[in-house]
Amino acid sequence: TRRQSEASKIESKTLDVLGTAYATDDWTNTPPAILAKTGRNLLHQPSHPLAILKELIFKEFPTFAHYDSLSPVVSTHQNFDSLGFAQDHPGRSKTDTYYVNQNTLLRTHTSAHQLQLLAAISQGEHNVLMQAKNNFAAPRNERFLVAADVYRRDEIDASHYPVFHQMEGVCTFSREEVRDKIRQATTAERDSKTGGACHSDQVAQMVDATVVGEDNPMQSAHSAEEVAFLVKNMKQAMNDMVVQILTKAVAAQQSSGEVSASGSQAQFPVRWIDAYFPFTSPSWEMEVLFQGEWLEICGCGVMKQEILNQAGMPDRIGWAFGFGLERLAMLLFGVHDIRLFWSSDSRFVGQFSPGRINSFRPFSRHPSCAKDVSFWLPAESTFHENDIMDLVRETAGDLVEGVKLIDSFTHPKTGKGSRCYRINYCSMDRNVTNEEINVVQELVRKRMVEQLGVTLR
Ligand code: FA5
Ligand code: MG
Repeated sequence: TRRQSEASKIESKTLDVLGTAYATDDWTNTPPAILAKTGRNLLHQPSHPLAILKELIFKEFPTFAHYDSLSPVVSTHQNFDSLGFAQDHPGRSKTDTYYVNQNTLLRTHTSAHQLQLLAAISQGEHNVLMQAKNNFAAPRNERFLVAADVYRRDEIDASHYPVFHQMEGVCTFSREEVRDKIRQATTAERDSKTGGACHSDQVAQMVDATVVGEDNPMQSAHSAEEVAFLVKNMKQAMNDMVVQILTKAVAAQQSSGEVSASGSQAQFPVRWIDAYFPFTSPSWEMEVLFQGEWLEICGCGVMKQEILNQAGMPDRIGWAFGFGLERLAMLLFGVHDIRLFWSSDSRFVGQFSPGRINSFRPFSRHPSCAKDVSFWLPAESTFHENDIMDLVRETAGDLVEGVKLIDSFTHPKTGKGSRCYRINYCSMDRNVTNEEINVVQELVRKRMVEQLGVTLR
């Protein structure tokens, strides 16, 4: 047995991701089921709804370069340091991120490629750029979109999955270009509104409308006019894209008879919520009202000037956004459960075709089955909820529909913490028997004891 355990140690010294072997260390925490997702390439299957959406967004930005083949394996520098994440930012922790090893991880967002691409552009490294590029003839390289799979240790429910897709948008301008545009806009405004008389406070108004207070400051490297221009330009571009796409979704629902005639005037109110990202300032989250609910679909803001300076573009300023593709695709195609995007059931995949938006017709929903597990936390607790999420997912795969904390208390005498989680099991494709679920649940309980050191109650 000693030789066996030595052999398994040697075996596990590297981790294979997309054909490359990476040395492992005590940061390595990427489980096999997650690794398996790195090869699925949903964005490259032309009739997959996420790929259809990717193409739709690409089309809305015809002058941008489009990238969709960048490897998900990135350095901690790319994912965090290059974007100004503090050393103690919670996103860096093992509980939130899938590490390959201490310096290498599965990207948690498409922003990980901002600096790398901007630097390659400013240094004219065409080979680097071409390998991952989708539209070779794009006129503007200093404006680009990146579509990719991203990985996060996260909760499990109908709208969260540990692997999802994002669309990054980066748009930069030379400061000279912005100066000219501001001058043109001010002149046009003056001519149309006042027949010649100049309103000295016009620019100031434009700034007031867009730049927010202390909690969401502009950067000292930018003038108020520059920020006003960037923010207006960004919000307009994002708004136009979302409205174009949602209008297509409603048309599709109408043609399949799902929306009443009154729905034809459907509007998609959008609101901007102040946000914080280490790599933009000011920053917002964009929410869209869809079927009565405000849904967060992206983050955005004025790019931190340090990133452009670092990339060798100190004379340029810019904005950036990051959309969650699943959130939009769920609206667009009427897909109610995020897990469905990973289904290879022909009743799902067979409903879509390249370039076409249509409403998904759900196939019969199979009954779900809830199982609770209660336990005492280990004494010196390094316990994190995401460990439960991962453990359940590794054990039950896509049979798990959701995991929810339903009870939590601390014993008044012993000071021990107790938790109760409810695990909802439900298959997307078939009926599962109670016996089958019991076997899985037993395994979950056993592994919780072994791997998390909890005491079952
Ligand atoms: C980011 O990832 C930033 N990189 C976005 C950004 C880019 C900001 C450029 C500024 C400039 P956030 O963690 O909020 O931000 O995720 C962005 C979007 O991804 C969310 O709005 C949401 O639509 C989607 N998203 C986040 N977590 C999940 C998840 N677990 N499952 C599905 N979609 C998710
Ligand atoms: Mg967010």
